[in-house]
Amino acid sequence: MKSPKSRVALAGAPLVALVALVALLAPAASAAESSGPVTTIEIFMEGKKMGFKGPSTVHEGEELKVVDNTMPSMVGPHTFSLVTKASLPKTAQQRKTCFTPGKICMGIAHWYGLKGEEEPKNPLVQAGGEGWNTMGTTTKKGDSYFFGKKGESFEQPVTAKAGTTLYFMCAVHPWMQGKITVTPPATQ
Ligand SMILES: [Cu+2]
Repeated sequence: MKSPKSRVALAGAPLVALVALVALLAPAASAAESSGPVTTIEIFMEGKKMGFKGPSTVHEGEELKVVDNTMPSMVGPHTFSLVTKASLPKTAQQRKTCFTPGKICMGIAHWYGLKGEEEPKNPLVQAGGEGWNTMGTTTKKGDSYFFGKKGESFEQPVTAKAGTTLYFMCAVHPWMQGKITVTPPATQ
């Protein structure tokens, strides 16, 4: 689509129709990005089981996409929030009290500037510069995206250095947790 001829070709009806068709078939795909490989983490629901599903590694510099395939009307919204390993709720008690002062779920709400269980105006918290690179704590912002709409997806590059393991969780459902290890940049 970025060939020198594209400006001229855009005047042609068939290409316009094709672009329209592609847009129709892939509403979640971003036209500006996704030129390279994309690693995808899915927020899934199977029966009563809900969680994150994705590969265990991603290349440094690669696009990491998170897509919500659950029904917000049934299970509520989700967040994909990078948190330090130590911040992950580990016990049933920790998960139960996650949305209380000093705990990580409320901490993530604070990253958004929220006081309680409200929906953020801006779904993205961008800590530590562009891309997925910063795991937060109850007192320090990490990267996070809030999924409030059905079928919503978000992607940005992994800017954490190779060798890092990124831990993540959902602030709404604290048992939803996962990790992905960053490997050296893919060679062309
Ligand atoms: Cu969730």
